[in-house]
Amino acid sequence: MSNTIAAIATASGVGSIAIVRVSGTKALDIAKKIATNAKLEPRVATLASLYNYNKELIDQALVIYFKSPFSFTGEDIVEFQCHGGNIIAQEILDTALSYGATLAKPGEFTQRAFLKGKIDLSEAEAIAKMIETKSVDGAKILARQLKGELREFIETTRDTLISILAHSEVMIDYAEEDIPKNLIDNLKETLLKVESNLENIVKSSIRRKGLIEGFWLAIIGKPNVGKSSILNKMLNYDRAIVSDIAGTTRDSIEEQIKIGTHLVRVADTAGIRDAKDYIEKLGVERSIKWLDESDIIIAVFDASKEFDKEDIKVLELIKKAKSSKVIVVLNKIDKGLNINLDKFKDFDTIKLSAKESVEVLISKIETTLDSFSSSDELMLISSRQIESVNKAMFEIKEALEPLERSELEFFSYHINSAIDALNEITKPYRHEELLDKMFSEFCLGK
Ligand SMILES: Nc1nc2c(ncn2[C@@H]2O[C@H](COP(=O)(O)OP(=O)(O)OP(=O)(O)O)[C@@H](O)[C@H]2O)c(=O)[nH]1
Ligand SMILES: [Mg+2]
Repeated sequence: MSNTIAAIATASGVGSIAIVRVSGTKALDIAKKIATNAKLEPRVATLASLYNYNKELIDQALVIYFKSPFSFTGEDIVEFQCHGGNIIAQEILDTALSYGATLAKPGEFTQRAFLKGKIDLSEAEAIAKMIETKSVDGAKILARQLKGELREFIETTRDTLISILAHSEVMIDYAEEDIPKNLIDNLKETLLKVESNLENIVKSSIRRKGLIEGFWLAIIGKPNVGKSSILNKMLNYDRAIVSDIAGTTRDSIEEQIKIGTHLVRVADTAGIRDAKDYIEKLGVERSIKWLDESDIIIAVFDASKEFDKEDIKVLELIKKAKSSKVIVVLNKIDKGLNINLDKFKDFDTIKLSAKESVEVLISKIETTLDSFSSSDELMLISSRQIESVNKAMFEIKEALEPLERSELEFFSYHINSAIDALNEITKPYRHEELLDKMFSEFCLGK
């Protein structure tokens, strides 16, 4: 931990500036050797001539010194803001390495910030996701998390659980049969409130996951209803083959589009029916998988024809789908309306003709995605965080029974386990492996 690390913090490629970061006890010494004549004051940007190991001039650049503990990692940090491109930053890095720094591993700066207590794990995760987020709304949520929103929520919830434990201790002084009923009822009520709060957060986090990672939307339906025509119209070019032969699309076709402020990945799928051959069967299996794996399903039916057996199958599938939202599209409306509308009364339904325009569908998708993002509710941003909250909810549920029976030891065992599960989100001190794995997923120089 005491070694000094260095890395290029900016993306490689052509750009106006690049940043090399050095962190650790030797950072200032190394910087003084590279920026030979510069006087480096903490938090002052100093224009300096930089020299390589052979004392050859390599750039004129800004050097900023952050004195420990007032830096991102809590250690001495020096940042070189040099001219961009791939060569100069690499030369500065190589020079720092030859003066005794070691090359930082991905995420090592952030890992040090965490280990020095500068940030907690939820904040570190927010930093990692911020770099990859796919939407402005996603960035806003992450900025809130970086500011400590999730940490504060976890602390409050943990305090509530600790106070429940403290109150339950009071009951030890009573003989089992004398424990006042209202004491148990009050504890139970508070616990149920905590649990339902956690459950809401998990649900809304899953629904809004796409704000950070991009949303998945799948177009499904029986063959020949116009799924590929809808995809092409959404993309504004003929991406998928369209024909009046049922079974034209045999494998999922995936494309990205921007709808409003959202990045949406659209999958056009093979028409669902009793497949005629092995390859088609594989395609249909994939289509069915999308029903649970996308955020929005566009279920397409042919409005001009009567409802048939294959439509029934699709309707049954969308009723069971685990996706957050299903939008029914009744296509080919230009050929008349003969389908039985009653069948779709449980769904948001749009009538259109993919031959003409899919604008109504696009605005429906946009408002649906906006509604996912509009809530101010707290969001868990990784499956790791969701797993921990699920574990806490499980332990809270397990605690209820022993509470009813006044079995205080079991009760406090489960509440303590719930507290541990919540701690995992912010301060999992005991899990070095987890930390190594998590930080290794960061990019270099972060
Ligand atoms: N009249 C009319 N024809 C349409 C409309 N949308 C699609 N079609 C036609 O319907 C036929 C099937 O369209 P596709 O887009 O290939 O249908 P699909 O659902 O992708 O079919 P599979 O890939 O076989 O599952 C083509 O001949 C299209 O031109 C529409 O809105 N109106
Ligand atoms: Mg198709």
